[in-house]
Amino acid sequence: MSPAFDVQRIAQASAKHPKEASIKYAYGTAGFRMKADLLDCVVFRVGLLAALRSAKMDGQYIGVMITASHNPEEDNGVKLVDPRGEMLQQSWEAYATSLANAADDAALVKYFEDLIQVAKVDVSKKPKVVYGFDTRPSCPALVAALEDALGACGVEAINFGLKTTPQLHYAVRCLNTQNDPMARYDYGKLILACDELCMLTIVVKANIKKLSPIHVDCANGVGAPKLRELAKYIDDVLDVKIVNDAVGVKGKLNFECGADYVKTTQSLPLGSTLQPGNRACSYDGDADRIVYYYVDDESNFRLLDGDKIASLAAMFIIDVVKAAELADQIKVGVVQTAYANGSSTHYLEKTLKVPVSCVSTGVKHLHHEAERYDVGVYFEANGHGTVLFSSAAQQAIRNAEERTPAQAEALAQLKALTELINQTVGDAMSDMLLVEAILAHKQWDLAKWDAAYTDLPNKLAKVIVPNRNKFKTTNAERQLTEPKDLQAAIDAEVAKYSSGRSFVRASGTEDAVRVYAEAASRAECDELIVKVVELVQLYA
Ligand code: G16
Repeated sequence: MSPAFDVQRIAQASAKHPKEASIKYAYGTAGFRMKADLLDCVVFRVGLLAALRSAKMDGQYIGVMITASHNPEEDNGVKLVDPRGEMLQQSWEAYATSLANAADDAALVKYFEDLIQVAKVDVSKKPKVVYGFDTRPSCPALVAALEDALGACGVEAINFGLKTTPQLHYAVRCLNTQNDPMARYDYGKLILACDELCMLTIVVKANIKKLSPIHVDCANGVGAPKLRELAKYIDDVLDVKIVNDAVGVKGKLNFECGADYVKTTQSLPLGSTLQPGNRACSYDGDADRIVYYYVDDESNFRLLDGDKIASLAAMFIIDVVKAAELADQIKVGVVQTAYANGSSTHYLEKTLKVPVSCVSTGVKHLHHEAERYDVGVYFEANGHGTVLFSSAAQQAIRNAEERTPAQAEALAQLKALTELINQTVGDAMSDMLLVEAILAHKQWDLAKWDAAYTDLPNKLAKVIVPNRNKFKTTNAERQLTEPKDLQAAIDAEVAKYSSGRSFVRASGTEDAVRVYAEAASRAECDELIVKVVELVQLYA
């Protein structure tokens, strides 16, 4: 065993965070997530893994975020962030699961020591960790468990405090690139948001007419205080009206509000008094997702989800790339999941003529696929996503000669976009600024944006089953391989509906199975989802 880690100290610290014998933990779609009172030992053990991961990555900063994002208030969660601000490398997710399930302190220390060998961790490197947390009442105790682990491992740690998840991702990247003269990341930037102001102004052009205020439902979560800070810096280009900012009021977080609620129920959040003509969006509990919506002249609720944001961003970027005369060098692609509305995929492929890939749910899958494009736009329908500019694309933008004023303006806009967008992960605040910049530039209201294509009627359902792990999928989660024969039964049902599509998958963040359905009419969609839910219950 290396002198760098004192296993006795680790075992002693671990004794204060015993494992719940009956629970089997799993690193899911976005880390460990469950009822907060089951997470003490998991967070402690994630702290140990963060130390190892940092040593493995040459002593670069690793991020730890304590949040359960869209989940109810009584849940919490923890996930690791890799040095470039990305989700933890997938091979380490298995290590996280094994470490979390070690039966007792002795087994834990044994696994810790084995992992040093298996993962070839250079224990001479001083580990560094930065951590943040959201507004959940369970956070302080879990932070203490994490600090116990970091202390026992001799980690150089930064408590980044109350932050949105994307702020933590961004901070990890900034901390690891601050000595790199080529890196544009600035640790202070996201906190003060001054640069976002400048960039937003460049993207929309200073002389453009301000849009009407944007009503932002912050899900009574960390987005509220953070957006309030940002709003001060952008008030000459954008008026922000915050709704649902009851942070710390028991039972309020994500309750009948927030991006997940609005997307799932396709209705206004609690507390919203939207009138026709008003513009609104919702963040989720940790501000990494955003969906837009409005009420039309007939008082119908109209949702502009992640698919609509991806389409708007792709359309705008393609136009600006053309105007910058870089269309030969910069190809735009879009990444979606099975939840993407069929109409959005059709619009992207047939109208915008961009390549579209479909991958499994989870930002980690979308992010990696988006890296294959010069500009990769990725969004889940639930509003989680961002845009990535490859190094080659950024270089092409930097090196392009400015031959005409129109081309110079387009290049300035492209540069500004690369600064405005949080390229580490989906970020509700940064995504909102991107959408607002595009809409202001085009002087579009939400109805004009919405008119690009019409969503097929669609519905999401959550089914509680005895064991969600029975549900196994293939083909980017579009088909079930288990339970046996269920997929054939779903296919037979779907075939009865025009433009029908439905799929079933186990959630990686909640103890439930998710069902999605879409069809040509609302009545058909509603009928189809009921049928598929019945099938799921039958085979569960
Ligand atoms: C997390 C992930 C998202 C995923 C969502 C739902 O979001 O980061 O990529 O779409 O969970 O996942 P599942 O359907 O597996 O429960 P968040 O906002 O909760 O962190």
